[in-house]
Amino acid sequence: MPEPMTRRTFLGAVAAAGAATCLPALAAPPSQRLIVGRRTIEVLGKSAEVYGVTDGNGRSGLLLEPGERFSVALENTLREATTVHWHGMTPAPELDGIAETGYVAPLAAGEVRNFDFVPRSGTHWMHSHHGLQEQSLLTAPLIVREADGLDAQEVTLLLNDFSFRDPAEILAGLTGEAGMDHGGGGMAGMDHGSTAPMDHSAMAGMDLNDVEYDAFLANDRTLEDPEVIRTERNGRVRLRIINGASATAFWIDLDGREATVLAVDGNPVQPLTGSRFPLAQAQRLDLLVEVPSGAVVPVFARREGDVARSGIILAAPGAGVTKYAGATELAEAPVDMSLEQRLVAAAPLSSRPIDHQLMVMLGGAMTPYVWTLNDKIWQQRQKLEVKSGQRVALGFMNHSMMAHPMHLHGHHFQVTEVNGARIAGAMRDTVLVPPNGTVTVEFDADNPGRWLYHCHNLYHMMAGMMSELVYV
Ligand SMILES: [Cu+2]
Repeated sequence: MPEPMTRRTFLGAVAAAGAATCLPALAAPPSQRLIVGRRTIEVLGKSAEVYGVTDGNGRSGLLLEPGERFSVALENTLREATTVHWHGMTPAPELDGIAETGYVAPLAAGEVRNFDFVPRSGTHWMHSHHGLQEQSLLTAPLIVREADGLDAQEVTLLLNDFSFRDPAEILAGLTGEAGMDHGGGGMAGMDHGSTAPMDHSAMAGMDLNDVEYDAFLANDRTLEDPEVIRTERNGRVRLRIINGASATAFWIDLDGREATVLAVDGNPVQPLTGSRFPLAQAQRLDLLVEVPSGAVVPVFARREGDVARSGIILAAPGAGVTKYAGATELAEAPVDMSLEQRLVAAAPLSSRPIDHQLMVMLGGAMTPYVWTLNDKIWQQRQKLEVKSGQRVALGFMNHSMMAHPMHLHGHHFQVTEVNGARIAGAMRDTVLVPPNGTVTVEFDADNPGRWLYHCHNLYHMMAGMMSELVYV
């Protein structure tokens, strides 16, 4: 397997050559630095040690201008290994920032590794693909500005779910592998569902939230102490929302105000207006929000099937900001396909016949806590095979009672069918497949290699729901 140039192998190569004169023949040094490290945040008045990815200036994640290359030296300052996946980017497979397909090893403690490729424009993100680090907030924005001439203030909103518990303990509680310290065996049901009052009849036949969280964060803050962003430029805001939560889908709720959808998963769509938008794990949503003079527009992220909400506040200069409660009276509905069915790609796939059809069945249940693709867990996976140059139709059939946000690495696909209805839907990299529902996506096999595809509920992925798509 080709191995990317790390600082260690780089120095090794220099030493082996025995002369520094070989330096100019190597690639230019990376122009950006990203540091994986620990940080302390305050949640509900308590301090919490979490992970993070910051640039050379201490800002979370990376912001690139139009035409700028993704040229990054990634440094792991943790005392453990990590990987950072560039979610939404489509580089060669060895630069995908994952280790599961065997191209590269995880980034060891103290290691620096270089990444260099042409990025895709739009709202993307980066997150650990190693163990349960994503739950410890090893997530950050990865924004590549569009050359679309839109004159608007840029605001990024990264959503997370948060627990003071060790993520390993959460997973053990779900899989029933907990020790004696978890009330005698760690029942999977212990964490199932919310303790909040909700209308169970509306949720009948569906499983929503596997994990009980302590808080839901919007740019690391709760709604009790939210980020307040003062608007500029006549109040036009390009709001880039990233659902970086490990196991939570949200409704984005603008408190009755209308906004225009500009893009999903970094891909422009035909403009569409609304005031409530479902957002599954790993998905992104770009909204154009107008904040009139004197107005305040809360951007709520309401957890599906629960009363909990998070959010940020957009406020015109001088406008008085009131407090918003972190919980609502009524539980939010499950996220659904209402937005997906209305979206139309602004730059769809070219029109051509399908060369190859694939079908994946999504299965699993809460007890035992095992989630499968075509009845197999990761360790027993059956790889999907494609050939370079094919137009591929990939159908997802969900036989479980829970929705699964399915992500394919290395590609963006077009959503072409939802529950049997044909659509000219959005280009995406992550699509929600509703319980007992079907979704078909189509893509061009134009990035040869071995690629992960998986459910982006972290606990489902850890409990088996991941496999590979390979070019043969
Ligand atoms: Cu899932």
